[in-house]
Amino acid sequence: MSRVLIIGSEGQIGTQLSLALSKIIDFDNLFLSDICDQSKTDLKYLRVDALSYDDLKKNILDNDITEVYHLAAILSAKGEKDPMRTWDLNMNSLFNILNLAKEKIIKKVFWPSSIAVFGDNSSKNNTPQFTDKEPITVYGISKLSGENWCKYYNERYDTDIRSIRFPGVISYDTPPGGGTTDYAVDIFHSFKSGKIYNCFLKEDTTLPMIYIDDVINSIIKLMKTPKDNLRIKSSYNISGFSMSPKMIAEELININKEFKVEYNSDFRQKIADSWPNSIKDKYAREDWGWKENFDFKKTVNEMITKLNMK
Ligand code: AKB
Repeated sequence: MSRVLIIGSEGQIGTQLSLALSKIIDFDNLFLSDICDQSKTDLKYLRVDALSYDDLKKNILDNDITEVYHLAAILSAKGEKDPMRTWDLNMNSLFNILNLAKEKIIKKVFWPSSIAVFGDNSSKNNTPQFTDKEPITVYGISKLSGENWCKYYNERYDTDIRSIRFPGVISYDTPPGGGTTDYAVDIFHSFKSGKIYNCFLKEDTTLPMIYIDDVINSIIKLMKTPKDNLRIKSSYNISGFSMSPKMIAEELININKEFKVEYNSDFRQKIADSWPNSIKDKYAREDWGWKENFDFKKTVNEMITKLNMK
């Protein structure tokens, strides 16, 4: 029986992952932790400093934790405001987890990577698992380095670290914080509050996206797969669907003709332009049966329902 710790449990992915895992893991075997003081749920909450190896080790040993979902990170746009802090948090918290896995204190790890590992020279459409990668953000650099370190530890120390390169995540509950794809959530909230949405990307910027329920399914599916089936030791490409700001704006304007979107692109445009338009995820499909349930239309409908906007 695994005893599980989620680091970054109060974030966009963490809140939904803790809910989903609480349905399949015994209450006593699930532990949450985040930079904020406490959780919004009744699940057990640990105050752990992911940047302190000793603190992490103590909490993990004291609670017999065997499996860690390490979700804490500074994302692409926010990361550009303080590159050194972003590098420090994203890399050193990962190293702490990797070293605990190397010492066999932790048996299994999930760590999310991102489409931010790709750069201007990566192929744009149906971007494959293996292609040139020169990320232009410190977040992307940290994710690409992290992927390579995961592969190194898996191959050299026989650890079991699993990872997925997530596209932009669309969720209804906890908003994302500091990403380039955040517009795809913000626009729904502006629509709901009857405000004009000022979009920081150009209307035709097409990016890969995924709905939160698919994110959670993908993590659970990958973690359940026998280790020997996993050919990718760094991080798996997965795809949901591709969309642009204009596509969501049109859907929302169809519901309410009064809704207005203005486009004033800022520094995030350059980041978005360096990322793929769409992703090819053949290895995830073949190795662990990945298949998305939500396409663009279904995601928009679900967001409208979940945010009570009908
Ligand atoms: C971001 O925009 O930084 C993230 C990501 C694609 O990893 N949502």
